[in-house]
Amino acid sequence: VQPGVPGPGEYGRGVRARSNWGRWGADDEIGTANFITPETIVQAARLVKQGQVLSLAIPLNPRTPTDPSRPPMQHFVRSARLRVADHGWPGESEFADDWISMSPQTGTQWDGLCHAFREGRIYNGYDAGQAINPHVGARKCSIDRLATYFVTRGVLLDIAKHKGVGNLPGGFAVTAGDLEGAARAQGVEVRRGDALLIRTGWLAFWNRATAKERESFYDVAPGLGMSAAEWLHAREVACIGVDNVAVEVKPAEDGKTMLPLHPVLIRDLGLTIGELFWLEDLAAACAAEGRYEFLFVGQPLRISGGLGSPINPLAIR
Ligand code: UVW
Repeated sequence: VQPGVPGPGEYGRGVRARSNWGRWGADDEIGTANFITPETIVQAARLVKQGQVLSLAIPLNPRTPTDPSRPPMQHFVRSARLRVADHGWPGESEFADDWISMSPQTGTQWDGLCHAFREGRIYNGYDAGQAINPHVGARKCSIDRLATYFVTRGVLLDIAKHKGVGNLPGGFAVTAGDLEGAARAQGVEVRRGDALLIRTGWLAFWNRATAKERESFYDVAPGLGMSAAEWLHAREVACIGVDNVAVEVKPAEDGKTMLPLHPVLIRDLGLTIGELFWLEDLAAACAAEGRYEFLFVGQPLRISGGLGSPINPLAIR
């Protein structure tokens, strides 16, 4: 497999139209972030009308959801006072300190373009074995390549509201038709370079769920179905953020495979995807004003060789 040629897999073969390999050159590492231009940013800044800033992140603490394959976040706080005098330094100044241990893919996060692959190839055809090194991390498509990206026009599509429910039920696959229908109902157009946020209501449901319901939080969730990939590709969005644990529907539509959409979006399209976005406050603000576009700001941390990053994305209205 050469860069510029889709991989030979189920999703690579016969779907040339659904691949961005080679689109921005054989050495590209940022995928659909290329859709964001200086003009996009200038126009997006004009969407700020009220000076209202909404955080789209969930709180980060040892109870924050992350895939069960990862250890939960740990937060250590040095409660004993740190006194400069203890270091033999002059003065009365005292300090507190803390440090954390966590997967960068905990809570509200970007999945980097090196996070998901198939048949040994990551986005743009790079060999996964060479691109991802256990000592230095990602040599290609690492999350820090995106450090200055994702300042752009944000659009919220509230699929739960469009369907007339507080939250979509577990296993509900959001289709291209649902995305198109919600955009039409909201009177908003999804454009090239947008950060598209898709509300299922699932995180809000989880907040009020019983302990029994929470047991299946990682296995059963509403999310994007396969047809959504075609639609996102055609709209040329720069990134997406969804208020569920894995962006895509669980279980998968075919009833057999696990996370089949991850490689389609991340590997084939080079689309940076965001999980566990908090969209309730934004949805309420957009509905109250009848305006579903805003300035979106969502930089990853500059983790050298990182495969993903926690973020505190902002919607500025
Ligand atoms: C896994 O990596 C398993 O999941 P996600 O990208 O949804 O965090």
